[in-house]
Amino acid sequence: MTHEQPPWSRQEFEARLRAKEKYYHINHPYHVMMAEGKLSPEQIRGWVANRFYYQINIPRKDAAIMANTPDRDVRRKWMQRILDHDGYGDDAGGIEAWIQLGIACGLSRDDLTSLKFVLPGVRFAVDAYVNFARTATWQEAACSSLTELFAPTIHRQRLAGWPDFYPWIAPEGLAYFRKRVTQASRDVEHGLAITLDYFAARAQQERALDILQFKLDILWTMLDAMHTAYVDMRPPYFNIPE
Ligand code: AHQ
Repeated sequence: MTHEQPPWSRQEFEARLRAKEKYYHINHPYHVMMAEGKLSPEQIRGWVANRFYYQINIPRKDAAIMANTPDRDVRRKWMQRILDHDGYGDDAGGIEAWIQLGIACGLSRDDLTSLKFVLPGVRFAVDAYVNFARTATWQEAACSSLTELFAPTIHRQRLAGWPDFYPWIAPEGLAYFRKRVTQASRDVEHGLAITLDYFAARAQQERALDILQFKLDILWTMLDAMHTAYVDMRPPYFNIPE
């Protein structure tokens, strides 16, 4: 008879979720170089073009969660995430704002929407996230969005640093980061409440930490692929003669 450990208090559980911040991709060497102004225009453009694949898949991920959620009140709130990205009424939404970021960085709309620059490692990581949201319980998928506990800091860091470090980027391109500071904070309030309420037993709380680590791994792996391609200059098949 295994003696199950008692669950952590709500405060302890939240503290353990937040303690995973050290694994957030703000600490990835690619992002550290970005924050220190050390990325070249090509490395910035590579990041914007690859992250576009993540951005266009967020509403599909959230729609998968909606499809798995029987709770009307949860859906009424979760719906906002889809509208934030796809746009609503006069608001063109975050995906369009990301395209504007790309154009501000010297990419064309087609450079982004064609997905021609998306690296295999980025594609696999993003697809793993969407597939998780489709197959996991809606509560587990909601928990996986909690990397946004740490997102306001990363968006504020870009807003503070890019104008000085990357003056060649048209300032209007940063509008996406500005919107996410408040949208991420609002999203996280809802995602955290779902997580703290649902994952009640100790084993479930441990599972929640593993889910958050899985999503941190997704964000980290995306930057690993970009670092290999654009910093180490070893893109896929770089050593294979044409
Ligand atoms: O722009 C981002 C975004 O819209 C989302 C949605 C959320 C989710 O549902 O997983 N996560 C997320 C994130 C966005 N931007 C990332 C960045 O570094 O610009 C951070 C990322 C996240 O923290 O998960």
